[in-house]
Amino acid sequence: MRDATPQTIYLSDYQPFGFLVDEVALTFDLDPHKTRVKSRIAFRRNPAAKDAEFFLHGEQLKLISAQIDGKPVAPEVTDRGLTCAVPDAPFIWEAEVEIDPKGNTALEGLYMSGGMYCTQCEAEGFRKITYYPDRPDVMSIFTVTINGPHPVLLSNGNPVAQGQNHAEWHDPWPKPAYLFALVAGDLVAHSDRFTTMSGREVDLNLYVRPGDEGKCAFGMEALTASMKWDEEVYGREYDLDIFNIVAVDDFNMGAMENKGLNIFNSAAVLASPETSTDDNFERIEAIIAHEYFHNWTGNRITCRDWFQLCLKEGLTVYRDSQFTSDMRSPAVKRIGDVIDLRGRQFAEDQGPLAHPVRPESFQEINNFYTATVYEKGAEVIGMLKTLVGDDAYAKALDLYFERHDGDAATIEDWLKVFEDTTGRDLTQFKRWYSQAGTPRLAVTEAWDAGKGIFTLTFTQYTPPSAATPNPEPQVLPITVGLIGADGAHVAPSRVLEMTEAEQSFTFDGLDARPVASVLRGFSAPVVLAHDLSKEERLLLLAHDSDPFNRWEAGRTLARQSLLATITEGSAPDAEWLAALQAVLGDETLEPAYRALMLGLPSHADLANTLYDTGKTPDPAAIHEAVEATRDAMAQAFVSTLSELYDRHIVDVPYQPNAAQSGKRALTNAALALLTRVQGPEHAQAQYDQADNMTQQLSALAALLRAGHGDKALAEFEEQWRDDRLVMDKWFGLQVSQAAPEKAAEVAQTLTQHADFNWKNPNRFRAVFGSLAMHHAGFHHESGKGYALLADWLIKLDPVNPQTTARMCSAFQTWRRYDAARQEMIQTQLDRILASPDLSRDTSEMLSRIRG
Ligand code: 0A1
Ligand code: ZN
Repeated sequence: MRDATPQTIYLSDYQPFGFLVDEVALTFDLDPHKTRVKSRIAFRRNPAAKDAEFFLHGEQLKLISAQIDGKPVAPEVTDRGLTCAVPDAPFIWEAEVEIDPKGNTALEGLYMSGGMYCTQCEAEGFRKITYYPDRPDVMSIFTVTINGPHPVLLSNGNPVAQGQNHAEWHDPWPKPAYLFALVAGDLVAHSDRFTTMSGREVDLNLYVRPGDEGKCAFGMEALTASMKWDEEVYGREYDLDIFNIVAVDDFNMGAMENKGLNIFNSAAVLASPETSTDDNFERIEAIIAHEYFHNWTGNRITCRDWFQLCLKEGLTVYRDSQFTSDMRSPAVKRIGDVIDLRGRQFAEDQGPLAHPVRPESFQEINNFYTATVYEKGAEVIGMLKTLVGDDAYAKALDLYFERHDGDAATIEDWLKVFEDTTGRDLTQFKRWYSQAGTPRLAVTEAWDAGKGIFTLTFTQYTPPSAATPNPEPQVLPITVGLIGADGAHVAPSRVLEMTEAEQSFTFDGLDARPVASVLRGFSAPVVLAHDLSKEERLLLLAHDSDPFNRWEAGRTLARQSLLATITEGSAPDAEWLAALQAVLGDETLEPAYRALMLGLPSHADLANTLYDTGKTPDPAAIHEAVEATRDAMAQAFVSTLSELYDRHIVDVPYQPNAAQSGKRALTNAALALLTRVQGPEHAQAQYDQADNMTQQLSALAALLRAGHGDKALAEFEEQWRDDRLVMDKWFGLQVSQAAPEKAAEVAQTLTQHADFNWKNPNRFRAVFGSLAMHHAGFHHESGKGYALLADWLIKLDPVNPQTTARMCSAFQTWRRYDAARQEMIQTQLDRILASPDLSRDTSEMLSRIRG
């Protein structure tokens, strides 16, 4: 849909819809280009909004007929919807429309993927299926009839009739249209059963394309584990007789929580040891859990309007992270989440796309499925839990489910259950939902040796942004522990509650000056400036009992070493390397944790740190410093790494569990470094012997980086050419492992490959997502990376605006770089913006980025 004058929608303009919808009956007669959709909708006036006009959303629909109470009507139709004169009394609206699923390349509404029909209605896709009040606060009971020559015909709720080329579904739970789903095709099911805590028997099916049956078992196990966990931890039980998941190849996002019929990007559900890495398994487990948990946090309690998106997303991300912590390692999960938060959310919050967790305006809601809404939204819930305590959190959640079941709720409703449970006033805390920007938290120390009092003084400051020109102090839970010179605890963890711009906290009764471990567990999503000495950081790296801060001490030392290499050409810090080596060899620490310790801050992290301290980052210099540091690590640790490799190599049959995957993470991190000093033989041997994708892919990555990957790359293609998901890895890896000066060229060459199906979002992202993530390659001084990405965004936009718009965020950090790069990027941004008929999605993103 092209839009000449984009409209801005404001939270403050919210008005309830003028009508209530008692029931909806839909009949689909499926046809690739001419699907007919009949709707029969029972409307009555909404007493809370009596005078509002009767407006139904509808886009790209061919209206065949419309009737009210059985009599034909002639509504006024625009490209956004229709209005019609309606009776004062309750009435039945009936319409028939024609739509073109096969021509729908935007993958929103009803579309076709690999010969099957499927839908994606969140946020505003239902209006491409039929005329309807397509807004989350209009909830209704749906009955769906599907006619079509396909063995599998699915919709939401429970099946009421199944026949030859015909099926009827009834969903007893009122829901907004964005949770509607339909699937039809020649699919096979992997099935199981689950008995809920009150004894309801639930049929579980994972539907896939024939040939993918062998990749279902893990997803199904993750589903039953999620169902059990939600009963045990949140007391939430499933509420239908059947739960279906369908895997589709063409999907803009990860997955979608449609009531009783979750639709998944096949990359987010299909898994087997031979084709999926350990990281894939962990991500799939988390996404299955996420979508399942939405059944309560999103579906039973939904959002009043799209500004409240974080109500369901922040809470559901928080819940899925708790689940992963319980299933795997809490420390490793927390560190991974913080790496991700800093990489994606901090970049967003500190650049031109900054917006509050609950935005106050938008043009295209699809552009607000962001790291801020999801990940910062989850952090805010974590802080709330830290502040009120675990028991009060559990009580507040019980009250939330009891009070708001069946509601389309708001952030005010959410905070009120915490206020009512705890008696706290959350007025100031609410700023976490309304203010954009990452707070900077600085801490200084004072030691009164005579009195044995140690004082920490904090100041907080949030840089102003267009979204929040005058930020005010926020409530920060700061978890602090104190450590003695011998590494033992002198004061256990305590949560300091900071509310002022500047605030001091004292610790008394101390014999000697302690070392402060501040912001343990990353208790608030802030940028911390704590001027510790190197000795103090080394002490924390060796002894902090908080695993997050122990890792953080190592990361800060690594960052400082890298920055010195970048700006002064210094050699990597020997003391840090020695301390790191001691941690690596500590067999009391989990292998997965030690693998994280071997990681370095990303190029983008270093660029941001330089920019933050008033320096202009040079991507090439950053790349060289990281390479030199990795070489130094490899040389310094060679014997430890060989030992670790031999000790932890997994030689029992593959299991995707945390213990095994941690060992593989460690041995593969070791292999990557060892290849630098020992050459490619070791990696080649692992490649040749690998019986699982984790081992195969890491060996291939090490070979490619060493410049010895050509043979393996060709073999890999030969072996996996028929597996779409593995081939995405093949495409992506070549770009991500390319030398900086080659990255754009490699990406360009891959676009000529016969299997480069650019209309498939996974394949497009494999190449261009990898290019955008390759910091030194994308920002290479030639500007080729910028131009190539722009060429392809221009090409993709008319086909798939949503994926195009999301990929534009590759340019969001452009103001950090030197004048020459800024000019090249600006040229590309302007070139995309000048494309005729640019989508609303992409033009909103680019105008915000460009400023
Ligand atoms: N609600 C889903 C994610 C999702 C959002 C938007 C989509 O299309 C614009 C598709 C999926 C989730 O959080 O998993
Ligand atoms: Zn979600």
